Amino acid sequence: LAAGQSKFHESARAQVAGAATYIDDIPEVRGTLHAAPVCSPVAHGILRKLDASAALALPGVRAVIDAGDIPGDTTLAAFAHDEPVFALDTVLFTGQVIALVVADDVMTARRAARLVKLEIEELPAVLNVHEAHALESYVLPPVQVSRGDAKAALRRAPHQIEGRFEVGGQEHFYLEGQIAYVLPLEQNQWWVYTSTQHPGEVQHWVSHALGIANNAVTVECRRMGGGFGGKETQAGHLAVWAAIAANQLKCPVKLRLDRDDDFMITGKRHPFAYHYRVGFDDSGLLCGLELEMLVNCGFSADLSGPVADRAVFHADNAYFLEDVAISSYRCKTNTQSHTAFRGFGGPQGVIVIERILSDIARTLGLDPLDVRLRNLYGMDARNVTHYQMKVEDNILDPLINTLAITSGYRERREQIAAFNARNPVIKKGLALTPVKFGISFTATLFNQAGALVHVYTDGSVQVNHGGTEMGQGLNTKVAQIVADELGVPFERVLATASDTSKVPNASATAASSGTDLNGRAAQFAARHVRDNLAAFVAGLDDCGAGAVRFEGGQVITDKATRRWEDVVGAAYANRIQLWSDGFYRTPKIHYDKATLTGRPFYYFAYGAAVSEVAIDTLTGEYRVLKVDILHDVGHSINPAIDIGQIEGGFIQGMGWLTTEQLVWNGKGYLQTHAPSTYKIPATGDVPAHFKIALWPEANREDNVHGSKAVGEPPFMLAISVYEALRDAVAQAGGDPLLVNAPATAEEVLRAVSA
Ligand code: MTE
Ligand code: LUZ
Ligand code: MOS
Repeated sequence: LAAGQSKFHESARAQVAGAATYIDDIPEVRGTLHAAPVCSPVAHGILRKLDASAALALPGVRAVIDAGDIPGDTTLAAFAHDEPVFALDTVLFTGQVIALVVADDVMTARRAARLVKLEIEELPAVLNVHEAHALESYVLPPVQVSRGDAKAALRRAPHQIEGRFEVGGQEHFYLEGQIAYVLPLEQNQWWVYTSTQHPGEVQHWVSHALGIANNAVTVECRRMGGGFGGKETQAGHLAVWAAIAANQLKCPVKLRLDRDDDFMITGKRHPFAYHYRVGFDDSGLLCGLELEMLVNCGFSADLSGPVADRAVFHADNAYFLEDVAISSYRCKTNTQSHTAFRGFGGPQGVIVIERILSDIARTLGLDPLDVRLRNLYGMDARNVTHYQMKVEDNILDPLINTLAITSGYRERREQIAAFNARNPVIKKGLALTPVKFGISFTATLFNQAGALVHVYTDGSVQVNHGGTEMGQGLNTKVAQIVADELGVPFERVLATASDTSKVPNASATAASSGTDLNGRAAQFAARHVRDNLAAFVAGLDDCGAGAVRFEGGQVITDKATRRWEDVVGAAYANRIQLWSDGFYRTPKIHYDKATLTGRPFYYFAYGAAVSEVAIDTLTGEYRVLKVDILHDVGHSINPAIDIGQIEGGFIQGMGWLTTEQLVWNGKGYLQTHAPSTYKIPATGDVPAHFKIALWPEANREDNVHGSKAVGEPPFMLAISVYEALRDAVAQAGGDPLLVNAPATAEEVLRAVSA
């Protein structure tokens, strides 16, 4: 079988050779023009005048496009309908796109964009969540979720901690920046090439802005050079802008953001601020938690509703919260509109409880691991979440205990204490943190998918599904699944570009559910074709269709063994349908959007990580020395790809919590808008000891090949790095409560010196 094997990523060779096509590699059609954005230089203001004369005077400039050129709705067809396509009379953040300059070449367009003169009357700007909360400036109404009586439980609790801290946002830093290339077809029909996780939504947004029907717009995406959530909605803006320009000029238009513009314009991970009161007993058992989350959503709602919901759903992480009250405020600020980013609010929920449990352990003089184990969800009792979902598939107790043994956690605790006693300057820290991540879109309707499987007369197979390839290996896994269903070698199956004219209304490839949804839809499509062929062969051999087996490139009955290719050829000659569709919807899920109660998730993915760090107490600088991970992907469809996802997710999470710092100045201008000042992890930051093992059990829910989703859950394992740094700060005699995230060297030094 192909599933279960570490097949190479279907594009690996082409990517290494530079032969894999990204949007900017597509040969340009004659007459293609290039666009560049004109952005607001202020965070909030009234747009009095736009003077494009100097820009238009530049040779090669064709037009300046703004809101007046939109044939359809000037508001984007986003969830909340609260975002103008181009700024209208007010500007709402520094970087907001007001207009586009279109020119013969991209450098001319970019130069001309800087010549557009804007007259803006500045207004006071709301730049942080505290101001926004005080003003009740929200993009969506607050949400409260509670169980039991947190206040009473806190009163009864033998111990209490009250705390506040902040967690920063994160730039997606996909290698391929945001881009769209829009081509006019005949009769007001359009072809859109875009680097997007959600071609269906781009199609809807473009048609809405152009005032035409969905069926006149086709959107194609072969692959992205990374998305990480940053191309779930944000790619749509570019496509809409380019489409408006293309429509106005009746020319193909390409819009590729330069890296600095990409930073300035597009939304990031939501920064959060927290205030909590937690009660606990002498054993570290939680009794009562009141938690307030202030979510920095930026200037519009975008996906902030479901992101903030997921943070609420993950504030328990792996632990039973008996009496709990959580309030979530979706704050509106004059900054970029923050959006999906790997984990989708989950990390911002998980980090709070992990931080709290470490602080409880330190208060009581216990090992944080013991406090974690003490509070885990139980198997039969203490197994219902604060949103009333039963945790039926919990494997954390054995998983954590296994990792603690294989990583030598307890012995290393002692070794580190001895090391720290000997060394006055360098101090080490250690932490084990688990993750329990809910799989399914929190927007329940997105949990559906479609696929097409085509078998050609030579026996080769194409599979097309509504998902998108962003490097995560979705197409590889789907091809493996289809190959097995048809009993043909993996090499016979080709996954093709996502295309809205093949599978309509597809959901975003997100929520880690790409393979669960599209893999199953493709499996069903392949099964339909196989059933057609089985019935045909059963007719030839006079047996039941159920007795026909498809394996090893052969079709086998008790009477005969035929080559797959021969069966396909004969079936075609006998007018048997050789292609089919498949559709899948996730079962069992439902919940009440108002109270956030029910079963939002089909199942949970689990994992745990042990991280060891060393800090220099004189400079605050540090290194991550050792990381051991035990992660649950069910029965892996492709272990190499899954381990790659775990490695990548972990390191990306480590970047979020260590060096990736977004700095907006007092006027709301993002100062860290390039790699010169915004530091993602580099190869040298990968720990020298980085060991990943997979938990051997299958998914207990009926999921494709017994697998589990893998894309996002490992991101949260990097919280072990953050907790290890705080442990080191504590061991250095500093104050770990002062360490906000990202725990930059400056932040560590401040806490150590306190
Ligand atoms: N891996 C790579 N290489 N590139 C990406 O952009 N995105 C992540 C994750 N892994 C991403 C990635 C995010 S945010 C999600 S939701 C999942 O992949 C989406 O793909 P899947 O559902 O097929 O796992
Ligand atoms: N819910 C979720 C969503 O859990 N993950 C997502 O990526 C998402 N996107 C849109 C709406 N709900
Ligand atoms: Mo991933 S944040 O769900 O695109």
